[in-house]
Amino acid sequence: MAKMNKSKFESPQETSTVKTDRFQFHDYYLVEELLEDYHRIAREAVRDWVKAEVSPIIESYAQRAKCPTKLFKGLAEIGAFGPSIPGQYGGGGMDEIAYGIIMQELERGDSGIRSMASVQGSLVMYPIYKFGSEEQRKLYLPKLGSGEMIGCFGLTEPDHGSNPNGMTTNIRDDGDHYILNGAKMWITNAPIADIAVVWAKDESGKIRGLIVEKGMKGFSAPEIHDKWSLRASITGELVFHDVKIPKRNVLPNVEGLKGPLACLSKARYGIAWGAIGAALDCYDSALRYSKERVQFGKPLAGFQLTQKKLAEMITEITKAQLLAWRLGVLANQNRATPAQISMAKRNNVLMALEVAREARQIHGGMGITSEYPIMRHMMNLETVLTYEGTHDIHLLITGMDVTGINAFS
Ligand code: TGC
Ligand code: FAD
Repeated sequence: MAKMNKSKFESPQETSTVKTDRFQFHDYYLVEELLEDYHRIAREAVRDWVKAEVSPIIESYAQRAKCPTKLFKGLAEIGAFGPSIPGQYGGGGMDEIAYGIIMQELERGDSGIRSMASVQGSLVMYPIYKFGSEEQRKLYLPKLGSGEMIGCFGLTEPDHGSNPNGMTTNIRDDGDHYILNGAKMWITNAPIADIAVVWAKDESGKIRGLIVEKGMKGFSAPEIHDKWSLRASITGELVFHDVKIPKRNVLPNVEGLKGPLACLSKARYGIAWGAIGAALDCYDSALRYSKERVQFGKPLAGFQLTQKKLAEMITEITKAQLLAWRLGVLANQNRATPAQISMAKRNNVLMALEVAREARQIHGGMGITSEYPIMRHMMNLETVLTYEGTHDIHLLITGMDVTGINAFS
């Protein structure tokens, strides 16, 4: 296996302690009563961790467009990598609702932090666990689960985003190994990853999953710079020039687009829960600000137009909480369909973006500063609306599900 590069973790002195996190949870319909005690314990533990480790530094990292890589270890310790993957395979051994709650608390901190966990758990550990050989599981999953090794997931290409089936990245059989050529684009964690789960077509046009290791000859992962969104998350390309991939690095138990799409179902489920966290943070900040900020002799919260905004925000958040909870119950019963997951991802992400926009208005000019989390969440959510399937692609998935007619092509 290629040697791991420890220098991807930044030194501790690069952090700065700035913010006090005054967040309070909002649960208007008492959805928490529908959960088990261990769900509430998981929520408290992750919330405490976010308050202690993420909130004090996240604005500074986002402003500097730096990824707080030191958080990978802490994320592992709180069980954020593969919460619903069995413990003996490096996961948390919890249920799907616990997984959702953890993603929500992380995204309350920052979508980029939730992204770190989504990619590592649902897009790297999950395919190795679900489609890998026992040898691959033993080799990679413990290190991924403990945060010692970082992974990334390569599906999107420069010319194939919404339509991954058109991918041109390819493998050619060359005896005891394959030769990999092509490129992947917009890959979260690519520049710091030790391994990449890459999807490529074989000579017969079937999509296969491969584990590509950092240091393999002909493989590079340049960073994509100048993003205005997900600034605390690192994004890059994956470039393959005649990379020799040993056959033991091919995921043996899946062929076709259903391999990567099954991983996406897992990650989209996490986002459906996660986006509510960003919305809650924006709502909570707007509620507090509107009570404290006085104009025309009374708090902003006393004006009907502000109350309309706040009332609509908490109504939409509550609907999203119920949608996520029901999806979680179905997922625990193995009955959540990909189309149901699409509906929840699409609804909850747009809801969060709209809540962020309204919250920004309530904060007035202060809403554009890093004094408050609003603008960071809002910019992040523009990416969340697009990745893991765009807003319109999820609409078309629902459209296809209810009509039985494919409108993609
Ligand atoms: P289609 O013919 O519909 O399906 C091909 C095969 O896949 C099966 N399938 C699924 N299986 C599991 N889960 C799902 N969600 C599935 N959806 C479909 C399907 O049954 C079929 O199986 P089989 O046995 O018949 O072969 O495929 P299509 O080519 O028509 O595409 C459909 C479409 C457009 C919905 C799909 O391509 C799509 O979802 N496109 C969006 C692409 C996307 O979401 N990319 C995300 C890239 S990864 C990312 O963004 C990570 S961000 C990470 C972070 O959090 O930082
Ligand atoms: P396109 O597919 O070109 O779509 C452009 C627009 O056209 C969209 O509005 C779309 O909805 C619309 N459109 C496309 N097809 C249709 C249609 N049939 N009907 C109607 N409208 C249509 N990918 C990975 O594989 N791994 C990652 O880790 C990853 N991380 C990411 C991180 C970031 C910060 C970003 C921005 C993206 C990431 N992605 C990743 C890629 C992401 O999944 C894609 O950006 C997304 O799937 C959309 O693809 P695209 O950008 O090529 O847009």
